[in-house]
Amino acid sequence: MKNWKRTMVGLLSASLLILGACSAGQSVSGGESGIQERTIKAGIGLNEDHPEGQALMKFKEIVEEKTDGKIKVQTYFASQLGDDLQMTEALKSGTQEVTIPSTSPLVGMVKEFGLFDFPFLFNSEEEADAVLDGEVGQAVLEKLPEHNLVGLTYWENGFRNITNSKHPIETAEDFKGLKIRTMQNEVHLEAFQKMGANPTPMAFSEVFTALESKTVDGQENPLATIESNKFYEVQDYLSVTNHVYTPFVFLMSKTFWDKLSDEEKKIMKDAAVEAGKYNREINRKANEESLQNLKDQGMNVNEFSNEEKEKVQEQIQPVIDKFAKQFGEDLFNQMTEQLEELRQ
Ligand code: KDG
Repeated sequence: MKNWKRTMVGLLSASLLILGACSAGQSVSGGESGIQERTIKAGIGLNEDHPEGQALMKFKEIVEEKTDGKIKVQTYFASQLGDDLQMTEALKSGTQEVTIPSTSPLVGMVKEFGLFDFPFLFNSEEEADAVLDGEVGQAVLEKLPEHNLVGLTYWENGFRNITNSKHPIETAEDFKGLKIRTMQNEVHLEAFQKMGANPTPMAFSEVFTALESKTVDGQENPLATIESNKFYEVQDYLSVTNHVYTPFVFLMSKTFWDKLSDEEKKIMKDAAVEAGKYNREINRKANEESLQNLKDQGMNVNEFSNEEKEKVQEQIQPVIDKFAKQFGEDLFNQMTEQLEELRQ
């Protein structure tokens, strides 16, 4: 075959290969532009009526609108696809595309997430926003790709409060002997132990049944979750402790992310951030409304005083000192310096 003919045949087969790859929904070598037909399976542990569920619906709306329906987001709520850890594993193996777990159960994988688990670290949601959206939050997200995950942004789970079926928690002593479900997180586990409680880590999907069957006496979660998951049906006492803030992290499977063109990546990132703003806004409103709704449901509600908080802070300080060293003292110091600056 003459040289020019060989070149033509070569070029033709290369174009056919590219066309084939595109029609199969695969972009060529990551691709710089263009939107392919794709389906995203996105699952969370909470209900659709929860601010996290509502924000996931917002993410779906934005992505489907910006891609003219070429990229579809299928939503799954209430741990239908598994709990936070199982869904994160599914992202790592590439069988699910999106999940938005609490950062707390992920500490076994990325230890730096544990820096956000220290009780009484943040005084307000705005402080949490500044740290998570700033250099510290970004530095932690950068640890994710080595686990085949991409962290697009942080959403808000929020400040946690304690419910139980035994008695109101008014003083630091009232934690003694209470069997409290915690997230699967060693900071929470050791902090509650120091407070004299008997913490029992378990996945969120098992909590209602554990409370109902009295396997545990209580649990701790933001008010919107206590309402959305109807924990008031099986818990009499709510103590407004705001003892720790929990972020959500918007995770995407890296296997999926790497197939996206730059244009598609931008749509995903922008949609996750925009839906995240919406999540924070409605979550803060929901928490206020839920307090009243939980009282209306007959819960016995009390505030945990600042004086008692200080006693708890003293009890758990050794836990914070231990884990700050373990999780990364440089990042911990950077975070506390940023918080001090914000408080001036
Ligand atoms: O979708 C997120 C939930 O699965 C979970 O993270 C909620 O805070 C939570 C908990 O207590 O497990």
